[in-house]
Amino acid sequence: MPTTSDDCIFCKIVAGELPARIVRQDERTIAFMDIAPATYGHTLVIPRNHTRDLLEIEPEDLQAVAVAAQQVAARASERFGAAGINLINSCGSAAWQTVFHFHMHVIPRYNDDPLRL
Ligand code: DGP
Repeated sequence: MPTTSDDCIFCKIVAGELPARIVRQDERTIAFMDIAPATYGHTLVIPRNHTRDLLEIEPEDLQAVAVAAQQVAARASERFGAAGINLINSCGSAAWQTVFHFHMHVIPRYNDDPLRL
């Protein structure tokens, strides 16, 4: 059973209590489409275990998230024709983290897309 936090929206997605478009899952991670995509195919990869941020995540979960993010990125390249990928993690409110359950953004990039990071 994953560790959870009662007031965490991503824990609710892990538990199936909140709908999400899940695109990949394994024993340690879930990947689902971002509700406010920065570009077409913007996906979040999270550990099933509730972990606040980069400074708290267990190495095993971080490794599993990285491997999952690589696979999500490869699929975005193949299926959506992405020309590039941004992998982004925000750690702490000063770095614009808004959901305090560790997540990696996988943001497909397209030639001449308007996103400026
Ligand atoms: P960050 O600002 O780095 O903490 O990113 C949080 C992301 O989570 C943001 O891009 C929007 C996304 N998000 C917030 N709430 C939900 C939700 O309920 N469902 C989904 N799929 N994404 C969410």
